[in-house]
Amino acid sequence: MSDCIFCRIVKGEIPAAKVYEDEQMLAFKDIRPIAPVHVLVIPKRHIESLATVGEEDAALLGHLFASIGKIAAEQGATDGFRTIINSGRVGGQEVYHLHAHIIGGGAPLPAMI
Ligand code: DGP
Repeated sequence: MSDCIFCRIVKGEIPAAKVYEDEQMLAFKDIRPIAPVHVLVIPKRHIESLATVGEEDAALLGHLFASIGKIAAEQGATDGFRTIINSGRVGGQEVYHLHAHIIGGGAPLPAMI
């Protein structure tokens, strides 16, 4: 999608502090970090949100999730981290290109639920 900010980061049209990349996915630092480690992990292929994920996305998202622990550890979140996926208006999604936040590297986070 040409007007999607994360697709533009994938294409290199907008700079980002990339921390991991392969043919299927990209991880880069969040522009508004809320913790010492705050990385966004995205599929390169545009998927709008978790609400629109289908069976055809299973292998891609399996690969993405299998990479999160290693990325978190490499970024310094060695003592645990939180993974958040905001979906849709009620979920507080700001950018409509599926992404998982990796948040950690600091003090223990307050319980959310
Ligand atoms: P959300 O859609 O609410 O799960 O969060 C979107 C996140 O994306 C938010 O924490 C800020 C981040 N963000 C928005 N625009 C950019 C950008 O251009 N570059 C980077 N690195 N992060 C961005």
